[in-house]
Amino acid sequence: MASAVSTKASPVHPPKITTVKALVESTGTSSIPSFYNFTPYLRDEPIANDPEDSIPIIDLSLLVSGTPEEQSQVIHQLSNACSDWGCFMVINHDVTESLTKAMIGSFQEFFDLPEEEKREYQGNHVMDPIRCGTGFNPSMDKANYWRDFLKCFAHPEFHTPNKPAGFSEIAREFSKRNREVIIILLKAISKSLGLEESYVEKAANFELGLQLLAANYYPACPEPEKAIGIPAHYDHGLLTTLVNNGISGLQVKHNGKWFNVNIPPNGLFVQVADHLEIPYLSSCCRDTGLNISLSSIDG
Ligand SMILES: O=C(O)CCC(=O)C(=O)O
Repeated sequence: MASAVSTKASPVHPPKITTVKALVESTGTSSIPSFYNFTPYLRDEPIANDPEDSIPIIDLSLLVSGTPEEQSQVIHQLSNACSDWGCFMVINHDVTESLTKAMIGSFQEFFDLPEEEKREYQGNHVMDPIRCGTGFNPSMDKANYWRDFLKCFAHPEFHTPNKPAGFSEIAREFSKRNREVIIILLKAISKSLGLEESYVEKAANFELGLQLLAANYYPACPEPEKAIGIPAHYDHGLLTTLVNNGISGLQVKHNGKWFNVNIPPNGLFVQVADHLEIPYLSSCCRDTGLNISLSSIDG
């Protein structure tokens, strides 16, 4: 009796590598596995190179303690930045350089933990208060992304991994300072729309809204022109503040071109996210990789 032989090709699954970091360290490879290959998407749109056309800069100290004329001038700049770019840089704020460095260092120590220790925080659901992982969702997406991440809810409840030592204290202070910046910006944004200063905070129920502290780690990629860290996307919520370790892979789309985001020393990059999209423009970003970035996403 003949037995039936299936002619169906078995699905090709990526090898079970937990993180991009582990992949790089285990193979020391000079080429990337094909399931990280994102090439067609990276070549599709032009990169801006006009030095005159640059991401607007907002001086927060003038919003807080400038003269009334200076304050209204900055509110006007903010309004233009939000409607024309959907993003801007913030300088002269109270998230100190040493705090940011300590936070980046602590996240780096987390990513350097042995794989089995990080796996404790793997999480399965987007609403898990602590979640580390890699890539994206291989069952939904055409390619895996060249990044590892750790995301923690910072407000209304504060959650962080209990290692490395000191992580929690630094994360609490870093989140608090970023939240203060966001509150100042939301008040100014309300005013820029001709509304009472606490309008957006109240309308968005900001006090009870979620603040997410997230770090993306992009290990050095042997073929950076083929992989992408995070593909083009819009952020959820109201505003995202973002810093990096000085190596920028982040790009923002403006008038059909991608702009490299070069954050000024101790500056913050702020993205208008989709809850503010009706009055303003939410910005489309992607990260081509090769850095470590921290974002605080509010709303
Ligand atoms: O890591 C970056 O540079 C970008 C992060 C980002 O856009 C995100 O996490 O939504």
